Amino acid sequence: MGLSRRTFIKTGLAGAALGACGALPPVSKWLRQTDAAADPQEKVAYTYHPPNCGGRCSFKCTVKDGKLVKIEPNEWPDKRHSLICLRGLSELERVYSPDRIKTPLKRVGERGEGKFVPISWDEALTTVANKLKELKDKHGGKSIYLKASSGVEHPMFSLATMLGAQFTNHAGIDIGLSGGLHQVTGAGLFGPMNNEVTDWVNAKTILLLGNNFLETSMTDAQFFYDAKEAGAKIIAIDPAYSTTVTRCDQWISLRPGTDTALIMALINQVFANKWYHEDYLRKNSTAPFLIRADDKKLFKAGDKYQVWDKNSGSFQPYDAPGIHAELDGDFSADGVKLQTVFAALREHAKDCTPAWAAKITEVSEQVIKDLAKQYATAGPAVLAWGWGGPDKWYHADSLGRAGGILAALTGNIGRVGGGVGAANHHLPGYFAPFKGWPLPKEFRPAKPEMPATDFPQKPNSVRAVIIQGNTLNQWLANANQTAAWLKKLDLVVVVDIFHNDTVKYADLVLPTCTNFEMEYDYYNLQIRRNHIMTMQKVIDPLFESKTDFQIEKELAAKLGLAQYLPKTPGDLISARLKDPAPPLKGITLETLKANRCIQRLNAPMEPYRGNMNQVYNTPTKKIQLYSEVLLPFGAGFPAYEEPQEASPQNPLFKKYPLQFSQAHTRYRAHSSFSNARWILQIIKEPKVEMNPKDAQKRGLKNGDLVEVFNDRGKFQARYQATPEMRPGSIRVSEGWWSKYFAAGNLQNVTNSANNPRGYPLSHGPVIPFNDTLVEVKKAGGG
Ligand SMILES: Nc1nc2c(c(=O)[nH]1)N[C@H]1C(S)=C(S)[C@@H](COP(=O)(O)OP(=O)(O)OC[C@H]3O[C@@H](n4cnc5c(=O)[nH]c(N)nc54)[C@H](O)[C@@H]3O)O[C@H]1N2
Ligand SMILES: Nc1nc2c(c(=O)[nH]1)N[C@H]1C(S)=C(S)[C@@H](COP(=O)(O)OP(=O)(O)OC[C@H]3O[C@@H](n4cnc5c(=O)[nH]c(N)nc54)[C@H](O)[C@@H]3O)O[C@H]1N2
Ligand code: SF4
Ligand SMILES: [Mo]
Repeated sequence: MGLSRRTFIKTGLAGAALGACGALPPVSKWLRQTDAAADPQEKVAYTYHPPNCGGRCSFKCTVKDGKLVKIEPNEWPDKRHSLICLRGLSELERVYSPDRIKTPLKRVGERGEGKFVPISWDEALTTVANKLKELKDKHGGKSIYLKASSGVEHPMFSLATMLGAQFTNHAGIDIGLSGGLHQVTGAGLFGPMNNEVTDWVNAKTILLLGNNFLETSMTDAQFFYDAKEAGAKIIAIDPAYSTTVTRCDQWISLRPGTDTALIMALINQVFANKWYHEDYLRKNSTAPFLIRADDKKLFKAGDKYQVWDKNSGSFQPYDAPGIHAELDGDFSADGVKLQTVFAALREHAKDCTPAWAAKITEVSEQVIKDLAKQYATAGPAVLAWGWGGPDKWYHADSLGRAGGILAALTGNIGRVGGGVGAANHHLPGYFAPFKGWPLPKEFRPAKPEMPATDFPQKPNSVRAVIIQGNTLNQWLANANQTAAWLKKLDLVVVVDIFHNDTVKYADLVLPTCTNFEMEYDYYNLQIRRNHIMTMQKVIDPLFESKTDFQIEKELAAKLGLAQYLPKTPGDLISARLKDPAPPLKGITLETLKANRCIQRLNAPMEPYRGNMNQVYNTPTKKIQLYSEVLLPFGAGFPAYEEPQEASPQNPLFKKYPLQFSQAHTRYRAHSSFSNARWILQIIKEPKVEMNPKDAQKRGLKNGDLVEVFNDRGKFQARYQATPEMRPGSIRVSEGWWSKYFAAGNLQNVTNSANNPRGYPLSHGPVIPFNDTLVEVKKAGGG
């Protein structure tokens, strides 16, 4: 296709993108400015970018002769958000990539071998529909499992509901810290849980805990710098010297997986120095609640939690009006000793001294003391963690809880310039719920019988999986375990745009469209950065691809169910905006069309701030410092535990002494853009990043082909000398397709163990991708 002459790119990336790349025409051709905008043959359309970097930028697209020739940022009502990045610009090439799945495919070799022949849409859909019907009739709807990747804007939930199938959304990803914090504040996993990043200008301290913000929330970078200019001290706690660390005021490098010890030491210091906010805790938290010495449960009378009321000198329900709840002290009732949660927490944290934490975290005692003082006494403080680093550890829930408790003790929740939790993706912000598509009541999805991450590991009813995206390789650790599970299934269907790693496992592959292509005029809704947007058709579906909406509809037709689905995506949009919540009032498909597909929500202009009313989504409506849910695991309070796998105390450490971390990178959104040829000119293959000290011990030279291995599996890629890595840890950025590795895939070695303590949490156990031990050696033929 004729991309070369007419393609326009904002030339900011030109210098960076230059470089030799065998099969491609020289970049200088692509980067020539177009005269396109003046051409009357051209059409302009607006869409948003769905890949899960979290940004959801809105694009103004120019089409000429049916081809996408130019992408620019659309103008947002709040102009600070009118942005685009290298990945967005690279769509001009990627949309037309040779890796596109062009027709439906049928497997001809063994499952996993990746051998396919093209078939017609009719054959593909009839085969899938017949098999699904057969499975449903014989084994019930629960034998079918549907899972969509994170950038998929139209998961086929309606079809799955009509089939009575199982589906889940979160499936082990990004839920480690949030699952823990949810115990404390009731904050949802991905909804507003922290203050909006635009509020950071009001903070005195910003702790970025395992958060490579400038690389993983690129569209919010300006707000990081605003906060810095306003005088906030920004401190990164990260084992590695990351992109973000380079712009922070302080870098604290700790042993990976030991953050809970660090936070427990900060809690210890808050108690030791009486830096806690007494009145705030009394009013807003369960600090005055009473723990029974006998069964460790909270003391109740009838079904009401009790506190000791100083005014009346008696036990009173915690929410009784006019009481002054005692924060500290020991009491007794009916011969049972009682202690306030506050006092018990102080005791619990007594031994978590900076000296103790220094031994575990390898951060000096003085640095820990100074950090505690800065966080607790300098004024409003933000604790903003990422989802990729400390989240993806076996014991991550304890860190989420400890972080919530630290923020609560210092009055930093529901405070201007404060906040705790995830901050990436601009998810703390104004949102509004969309209505679902109304299906008749007789249609119900099956209750998920276990977290999806257990499907490859435990007996279950699933016999067919329908996958939209790269889920099987991206969402499940320990790829050899995944492959063994898939071999046992009756049917694997994969719907994707590109030939990614999941596709190779499929029996049937269905080609879908990018966000630029569709059969209809408008498609989908999305809320991000306080704005609502929709997608306008930019070009016709390429090759034989169809949108997921269309595929769902045609599959439903084969099953005699199409009449229950919306006729067009426009109908679905209108249904989703019916009886709107206040932020959506007055917003319709028509108003979106009239406003270049983007409108600001009806929300206050000031930054979103979580829990300003001090009402929490917990059973007591208060911040819960103590968890009865986790008592059966001996975890009423969070405590530091050594990592499950990546610990020197693990006997496996002798054999596999390196911790394996998989950071997220600006060059991709997970596996998306692995094949973006413009980006491949800058970074053309995965690199095993290792500190030269570790490499020397193994006799490795920069550029050597190495094998990374453990008992689960292995992969090969080139070693890149990276002094930014902490000795003892190696890193390969997550998401690379297998074809870019010299052999295997990084997912072959990652840890898939589920922590039993994760099951009662809001979204189950997190996949401990980073809690992985490996060894590295020079590969043959390197
Ligand atoms: N460009 C781009 N942006 C993205 C994404 C993408 O793929 N590409 N993905 C998006 C998604 S879905 C997610 S979940 C987020 C992830 O966003 P982040 O959480 O910011 O991403 P990561 O790079 O995985 O991890 C952040 C940092 O944690 C550090 N780290 C690793 N282990 C530990 C540890 O034990 N303790 C501490 N304190 N730090 C540790 C790493 O060195 C890294 O610098 O990014 C989002 N944004
Ligand atoms: N080892 C390791 N693995 C990880 C992580 C890690 O840190 N380490 N991080 C994890 C995290 S935080 C996340 S969020 C996940 C993300 O993993 P995924 O959610 O799987 O995200 P992507 O890899 O970007 O895959 C998106 C896929 O959907 C396809 N796609 C895009 N648009 C559409 C569409 O409209 N319809 C259909 N049917 N397909 C479409 C794309 O081509 C691509 O194959 O990865 C996780 N995996
Ligand atoms: S990849 Fe993310 S930051 Fe880049 S243009 Fe797309 S949505 Fe925006
Ligand atoms: Mo994620």
